[in-house]
Amino acid sequence: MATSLPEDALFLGFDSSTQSLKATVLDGNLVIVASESIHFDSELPHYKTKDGVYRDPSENGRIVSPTLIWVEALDLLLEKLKSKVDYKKIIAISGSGQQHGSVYWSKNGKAILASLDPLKSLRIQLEDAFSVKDSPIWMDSSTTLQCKEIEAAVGGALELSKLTGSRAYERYTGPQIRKIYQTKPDVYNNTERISLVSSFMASLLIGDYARIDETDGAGMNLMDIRQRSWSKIVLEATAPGLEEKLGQLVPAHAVAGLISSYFVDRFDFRKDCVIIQWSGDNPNSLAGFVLEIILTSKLMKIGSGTSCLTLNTPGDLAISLGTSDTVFGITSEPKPSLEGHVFPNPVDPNCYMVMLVYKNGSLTREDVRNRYAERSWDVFNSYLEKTPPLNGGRLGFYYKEHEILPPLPVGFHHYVLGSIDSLDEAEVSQVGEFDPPAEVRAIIEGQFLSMRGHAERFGMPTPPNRIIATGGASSNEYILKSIANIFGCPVYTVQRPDSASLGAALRAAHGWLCNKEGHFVPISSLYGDKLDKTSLSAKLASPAGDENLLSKYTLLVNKRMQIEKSLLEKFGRG
Ligand code: XUL
Repeated sequence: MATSLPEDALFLGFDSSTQSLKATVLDGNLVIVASESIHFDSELPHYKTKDGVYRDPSENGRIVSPTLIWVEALDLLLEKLKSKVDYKKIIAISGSGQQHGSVYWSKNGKAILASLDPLKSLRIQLEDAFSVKDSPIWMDSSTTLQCKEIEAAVGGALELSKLTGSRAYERYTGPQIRKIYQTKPDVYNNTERISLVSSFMASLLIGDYARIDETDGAGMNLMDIRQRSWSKIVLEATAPGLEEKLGQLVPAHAVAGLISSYFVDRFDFRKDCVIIQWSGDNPNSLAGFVLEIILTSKLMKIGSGTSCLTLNTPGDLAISLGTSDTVFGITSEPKPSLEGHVFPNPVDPNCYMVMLVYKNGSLTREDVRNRYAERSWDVFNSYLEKTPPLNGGRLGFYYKEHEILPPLPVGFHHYVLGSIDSLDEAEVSQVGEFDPPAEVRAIIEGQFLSMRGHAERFGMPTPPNRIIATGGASSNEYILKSIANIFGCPVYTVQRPDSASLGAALRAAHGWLCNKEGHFVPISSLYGDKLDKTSLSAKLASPAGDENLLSKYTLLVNKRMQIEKSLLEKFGRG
């Protein structure tokens, strides 16, 4: 059944990410009509962030962002976007937030939100709204102790994973909340509400505390993944009185509320514009990914699987290459394990999304570029072009930040295999630096060999039917070619690398439709009749690599996983 969106309506999607706030606007035919962004470091320099964050020199692994930067960016972005878009036509807004980051509202937070004056900026009015000024974010790795305590209290890491979809991770919100409770009990007690970045931004838009959606809620180590409600046992293991501070959970397609009068009066939005629940950045990208699967399936005239697009072979994977790199797909049968994450699917209540996350994404690629490729992407690409696949058996492990997968501390490690003709028997030796071109190939191959090794271990399809690549680095043809060679499948890219704000605009339209129908409708009904009109199609960027090369990469993945295991034995958190 194709249900239509009003032709002259617009849908706005935000992405509140680590380094910027972005917006994408879609029309009723799902054509992108405008986009805009605010880059935190350069456009809000008075916060003195570097890459949107503060790295605390006095506490190992503590990484936070000033909460007010997100507040100020919202006013600024709406001001900038105004010249491009008639806000009166926007009938629904949704958004994406970097996952896991948390905001702590002081006791007067709700009252401040409810009485925002359109003549004053949000920043000025929200200065006293928080009990914690700097929000812990996903890059933080300072809560190992709390992770261990929470896992122990629920019967171990695997038990926690079965219950909440993930073992305890330092960046997850539960361990972060526990740390605040343990180290600053007064601050914890003076906190009226705890929001995720996603529900926080939605709160600004509705002028009230927005609820946490079930998908982003699964990134907290607090939610029972099957019941989609807070898990009493984990709440108790985390901090007292927590349920009250979290509020209730709702599905991602639900309406959070109507837009607050602040935005109606200050920016001329319509009063009946609905705010659809915000969710995490990866879940929002997944919403766009679902669209791509349906579109490319129809264009290629192949089946798009069952109504729940599954990860069973043949399956599809998405790789997002941003500040963090992520690999994700969809499944109907979640099998949480000691690695990777399971979240409810934000656009299909019967399905789940599965995901792997790497902290050393674009900033680490940039670091290697700066060290070995004269700070230039052109030089970096020329090195990728002139070095052979398999890199002559050179393998690199680059952790500029404390890595999530595998959990290893900061450090670069270099290895050479004795032969690339008989890889399975090749001797491995640890060496110093490679020459600059080999360093460049080693980081790129290393990142995707690791993704393939862990994706296989997590039960993701091998080889995938296809990979859809998004994020900044997905515009680099040499990187895409390496992905196609290493995974042995074609790689597609989307029209816009900013998949999270696009996904959010699609979810705004989807949530609007569900609200209009009075019940959940499949997201496919959004574009059922718009295939010819929408500009959102995926294009083939690199065909699958050759079979012979693929079998060599298969052996190289195994070697890499063995070396990784030995690094973990030596440096892992235990
Ligand atoms: C996901 C994760 C990162 C952030 C980045 O678990 O930690 O991908 O969402 O914004």
